Amino acid sequence: MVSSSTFLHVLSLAALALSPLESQAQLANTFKYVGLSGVSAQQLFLGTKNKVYIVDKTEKNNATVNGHPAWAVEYDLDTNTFRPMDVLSNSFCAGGTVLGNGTWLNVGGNQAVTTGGVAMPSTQQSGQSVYTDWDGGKAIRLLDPCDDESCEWVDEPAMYMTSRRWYPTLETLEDGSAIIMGGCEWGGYVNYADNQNNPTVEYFPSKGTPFTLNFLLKTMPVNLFPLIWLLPSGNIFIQAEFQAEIFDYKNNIEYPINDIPDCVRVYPASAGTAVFPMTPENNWTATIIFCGGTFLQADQWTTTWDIAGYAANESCVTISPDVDLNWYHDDSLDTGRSMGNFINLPDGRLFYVNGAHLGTAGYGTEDWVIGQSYADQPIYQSWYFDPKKPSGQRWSKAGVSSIPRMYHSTASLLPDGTVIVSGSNPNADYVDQTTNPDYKYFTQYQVEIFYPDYHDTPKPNPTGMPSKLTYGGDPFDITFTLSDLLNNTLNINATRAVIIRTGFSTHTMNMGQRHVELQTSYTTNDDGGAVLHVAQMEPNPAILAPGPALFFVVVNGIPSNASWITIGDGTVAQAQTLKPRSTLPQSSIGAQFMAQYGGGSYVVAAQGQGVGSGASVRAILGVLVPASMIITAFALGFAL
Ligand SMILES: [Cu+2]
Repeated sequence: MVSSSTFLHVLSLAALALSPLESQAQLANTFKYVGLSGVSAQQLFLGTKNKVYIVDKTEKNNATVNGHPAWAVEYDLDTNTFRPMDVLSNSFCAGGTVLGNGTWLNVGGNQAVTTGGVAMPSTQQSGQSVYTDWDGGKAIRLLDPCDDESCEWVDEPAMYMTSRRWYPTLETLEDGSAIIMGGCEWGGYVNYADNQNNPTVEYFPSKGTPFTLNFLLKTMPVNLFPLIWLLPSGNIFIQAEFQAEIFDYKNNIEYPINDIPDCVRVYPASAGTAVFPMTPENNWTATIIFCGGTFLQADQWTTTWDIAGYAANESCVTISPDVDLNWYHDDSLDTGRSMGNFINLPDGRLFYVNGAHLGTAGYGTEDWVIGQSYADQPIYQSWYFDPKKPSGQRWSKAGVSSIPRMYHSTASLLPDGTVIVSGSNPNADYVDQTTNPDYKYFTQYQVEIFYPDYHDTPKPNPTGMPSKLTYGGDPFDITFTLSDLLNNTLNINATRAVIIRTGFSTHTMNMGQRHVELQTSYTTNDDGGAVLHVAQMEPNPAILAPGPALFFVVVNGIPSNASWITIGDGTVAQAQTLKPRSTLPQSSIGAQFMAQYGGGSYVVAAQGQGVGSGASVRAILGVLVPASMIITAFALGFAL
């Protein structure tokens, strides 16, 4: 039992915690230019808490390395400076992902090229170009990110694939290996059937000879960068052209499903795609959203007409392939958009940024191009999409950028909950205002940070943030002070434990991006703080494959800074250790806090296990508390 003097003491602590809040610049909902990338950010990923890795195609970039133009850099988030990195081969439109041990893969590309993106002769594919690049068609490039500027890409022809892949997609699997899917041999706007489709799948590390996927034969010509996601069932969902299927990759069985409605979503139509947060409330079900794209039939993907004047589509659709094979319409975009990019935010919303209203991905020399761009009318307005809002209310405006970000743009969530946005280069080689003053769309090096609307609120900074998570096993505790709980102890009931894998961003996709919420319960402390008890990952690596990720706590919609975590055993191509599902202590709210809501001295407990944190107080109030207290709780703004 807590005395009233203790309760007053708690109140005075609350008053103290309210006063010296950290003041931050008012940046919410704005984009801020922070630095230059040195090479154009065609591919981008967060490699450590402070380092973003950028990979471009071979071109005449400003940054140089070892006496030639660079096409990769490490970008430091503290200093906003870049370190050029040497990549041997042409990484043009490569795919990528991260393995279970934290090594990043960058796979595929184009032949060696010279000025203007022109391919070198087949006999001069090993450094003879002025750019010194090698043929990257079969390349597998490896990087172990670092904070001490010692790491370099390993681009070693002896490790290459046996077939050429330009525009392949990668996804990390349950054992920490990667599946590498599709692509073509020699490039082009779409995939052409003249013996250059690569309709095969292989793995890294290799599991043998690549095998043909029927889906990649029947989705020609619009199947480059196929859209793929590992599902919690352990199957892979694949979408390209208008078609879709479930691929049981362990038994190599393909199950076609209904066509996607309204338009083509895959590159170069380039819808924005993402998986909604996978949470205890939805039993970690993967629901995938596709927004925007281009309505063209298979025979219309030619470059003989004015693609750059053709409006993109505004439709959004979702599917939850493990539980329902139907497609559903979701709230549409305000206007048609190609090349919009979805970023999972820690608070459960999606951020939608970049792209254009007219045209598609790609560039060329046709008489209708804008400079060289196949797109026009860049869209500067970014949006939030909240899957929890009622239908019709899910979109709301975010910030407005001043920089056109169209073909070859990228974006990624950062550990402080902001979003890095860079790239855009619808050109065969580097183009700037000096060299091409009549162009509309130049090679962009500007790096921007977008500050979501939660940014200006002081962040929770609890103790006990993890650095490692296992599949099942003992839960762990995170301790919040009253000020971490935004000066309301009962915000512990609106506190979520969130993992985000930020993914490999390229061509409007963030390959491997996921938002997974862990199960939690809590105990309030007499001092006004509280302890969040957090379950380990569900013992199912198909919900989130092993490897590095960000871990946030989100208090009533305000994210902490992330801790850097490793999920699983830190191994590749090995079954992960699975432990029994975490058993959480029951939630309990101390008597003094309950007293605030009804005058009585209740000691209550939630039915912790099997109930997500958002449902806990509802369970408490519904089961143990008089109805009058529920009404009071509503009035006080409980998250019920
Ligand atoms: Cu590309």
